[in-house]
Amino acid sequence: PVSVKLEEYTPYPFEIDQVSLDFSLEPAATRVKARMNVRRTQPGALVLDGVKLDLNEIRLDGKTLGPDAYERTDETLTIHKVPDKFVLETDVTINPSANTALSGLYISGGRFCSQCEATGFRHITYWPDRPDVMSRFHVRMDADKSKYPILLSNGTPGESGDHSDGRHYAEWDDPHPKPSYLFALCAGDYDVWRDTFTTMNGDHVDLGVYVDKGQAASAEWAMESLKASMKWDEERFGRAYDLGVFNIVAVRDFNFGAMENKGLNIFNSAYVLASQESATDADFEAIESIVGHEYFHNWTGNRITCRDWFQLCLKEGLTVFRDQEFSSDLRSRPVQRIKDVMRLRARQFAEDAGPLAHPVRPSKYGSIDNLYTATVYEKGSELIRALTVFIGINAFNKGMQIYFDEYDGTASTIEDFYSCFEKASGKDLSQFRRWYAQAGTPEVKVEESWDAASSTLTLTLSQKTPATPGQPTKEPVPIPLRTALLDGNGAHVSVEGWDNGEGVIVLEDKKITVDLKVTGTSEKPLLSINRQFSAPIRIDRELTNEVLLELAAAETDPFNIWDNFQTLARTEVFRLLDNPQSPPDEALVGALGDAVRSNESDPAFAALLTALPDIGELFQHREPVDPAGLNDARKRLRKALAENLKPDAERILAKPSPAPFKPDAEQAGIRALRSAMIGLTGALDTADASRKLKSLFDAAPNMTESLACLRTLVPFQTPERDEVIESFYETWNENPLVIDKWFAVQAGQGTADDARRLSQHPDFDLSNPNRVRSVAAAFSMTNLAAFHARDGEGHKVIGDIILEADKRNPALAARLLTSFEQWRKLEPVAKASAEKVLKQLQSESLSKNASDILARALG
Ligand code: B3K
Ligand code: ZN
Repeated sequence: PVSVKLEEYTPYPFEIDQVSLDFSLEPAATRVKARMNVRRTQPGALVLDGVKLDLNEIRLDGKTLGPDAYERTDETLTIHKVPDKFVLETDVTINPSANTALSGLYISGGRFCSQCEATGFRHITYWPDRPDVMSRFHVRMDADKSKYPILLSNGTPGESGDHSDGRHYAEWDDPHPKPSYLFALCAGDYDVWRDTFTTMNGDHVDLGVYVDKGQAASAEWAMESLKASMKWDEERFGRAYDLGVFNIVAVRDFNFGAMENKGLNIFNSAYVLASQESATDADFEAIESIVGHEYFHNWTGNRITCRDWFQLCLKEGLTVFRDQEFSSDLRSRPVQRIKDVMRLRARQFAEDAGPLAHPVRPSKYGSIDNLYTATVYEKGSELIRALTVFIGINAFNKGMQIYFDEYDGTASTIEDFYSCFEKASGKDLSQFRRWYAQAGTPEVKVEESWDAASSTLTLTLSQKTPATPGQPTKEPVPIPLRTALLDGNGAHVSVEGWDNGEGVIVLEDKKITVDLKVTGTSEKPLLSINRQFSAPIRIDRELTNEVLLELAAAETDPFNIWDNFQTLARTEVFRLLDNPQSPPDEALVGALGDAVRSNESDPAFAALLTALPDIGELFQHREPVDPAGLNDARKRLRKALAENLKPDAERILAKPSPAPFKPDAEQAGIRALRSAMIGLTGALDTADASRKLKSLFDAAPNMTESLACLRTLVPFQTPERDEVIESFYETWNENPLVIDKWFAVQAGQGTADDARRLSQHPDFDLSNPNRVRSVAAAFSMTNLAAFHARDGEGHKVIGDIILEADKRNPALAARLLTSFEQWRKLEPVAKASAEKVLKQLQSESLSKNASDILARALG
């Protein structure tokens, strides 16, 4: 397989300051004419990208070119002789209705929509489809007015009008130069939820959220989220919106969450539509954060874009950091932090520990679509967060302003970005940048010794990063560790040189020792380290359960309270796995139950405390691993916790759910704890519990709780389970987003047979990525015990779906394939079955995207 390399970057030899695109929209034959002003900036050939384009004509400075004047391959158009400055016109025909890969211009729900990142634009017209070629786009489109009354593109609307033949036209003009991956076009019949926003500069902005007919009211939350995002970016980063129009369009068929096209964001409808009856709190929260994320790209991504795709984390890691900060400010910071770290550990740590591991800024790739990973996004964000700790928040804020000032309007690199923080902090950040070049999660060993005579706690900290594919040895990276010393009552102990009882220790080398001189006590203090998860690492610390419990009781950092219990629970699950006859540790269960009870006034946090580490997380701590065995051990611990919390669950669930419904963090927290209690009720696994869950389901006043009941009932073998599955379907079968959930909870809790049955259900639809994911990703990525079951059926079901999906939608298939990334860690029987399915897939003629993942997974 050929790969693209960072070191081979060369600038494009031409500049195209302006392009006019003319679309005549027809589903099966859309005519696209492009007119570009081209100017040579250095020696080199004029090569344009273009895939599956029917070429009608090429004109250079008004003259039609004969076939000798250019050369075409499946992916490029090269024009042999060009002057230094010229106007190039191309005329092509494309077939959006045949576009099942959903990259380029395609049809969803009878409407036109586009997706150009990373390389979709080349499916629309000939163009240097790379992020460092930025141009001002003028768009004109015409279409049948009755079918496509609304015509949208980037920027602000210009002229529009009717033709005599039932067609109409509209023009859009985007004054901000942009790369082709930010181009967007939507055409169809929509309902719109409108609003306005006035920027801090006093500029008026018209906002619109375009959705399916009859759904306008379900766009209200997305609109509220948009306005909150616009305000937040002004207040937090001084960034105002820069056009008179901002539109969001919701589409049902979409390969990922959403896309930040300039002035015209296109969203997976799952992250736009929310009504109080049909959406969960998790949906409201996800909409808020994704609307924020795409909006924040306007500055970090669009105004300042990436020079090449190796720099993807420049926009993605930074924008994830920005959306996480936004959610922290709007909701609860500690709860947000815990959720973000859960996601990081489940997805990114796993990726970083397997065959698909790659640096946050890779130096080569086989297929660009496969680079939109947890590492680029999630670890990319963690590195920015660690930077804020490493140089301090003031220097960070200053550096961001330098970045906005100096790099506005450019296609930049990670080096450019870091130069701003070097200026702001006066620090050399070349060591810190190693984080971007090295894959793998660093492991930090923490050892402490207490000298009572001098009241000094000596810490010995050492780091090592495991080898990853292509990187056998690793350099140390600077690891900023927020640290505090606590006494047994949870008071901060004063340490020389620290303010407010907290300091930052930076582990810059392979190994360091630090003396912390304590004042005011001669008792050995408790060490609280990596507070708020200040660095994305694993901590290796040998603590007995007694000390961990003592620490959990004294902790003042909510993240670490939660994390201490996670460590305790993880150790206990492994102990139970190795001792099948042993009952769960009463002291631990009691402490966890007490922690939940004593945090009931912060219900969102209490809910997180009830969540034991999931199998995906436990998976990473043992090799070879038997997910089914882990699942049983975990269930035993969970049952003991459920017994401990039974009276509390009954008391909490006897209260009414908050009314009237509001999707805010406060009510969501209460519902999160109620849902956790619903889950624990199910962990009791009795006939009584099944009846109780059915009555809770029947009375559930919102989707969050009815879904929690459904999810909890799926593993039961009782009449109530079947009744609830059926009644949920009957109630919601007109609402595809809710039916996606119905599929997902069954695939996420059921067996391979269930997954197979769901994939054969009449409502299963291979052409709809949400529906495919609701079965295949829910099963293979969240239900590891069933997916990796020894009979191999789980692997087969997913292999079959991937094979079918790949024929239409390679990006989707490649993403699903990553669920096999841990296969080498499995116990021998499941490992053999995973290998067999992967090899079988490899013998088929798969897409380039899928082959890239397969080759690395098997490599
Ligand atoms: N930038 C897009 C992701 C595009 C994925 C292309 N394969 C959405 C986002 O991260 O905001
Ligand atoms: Zn993004």
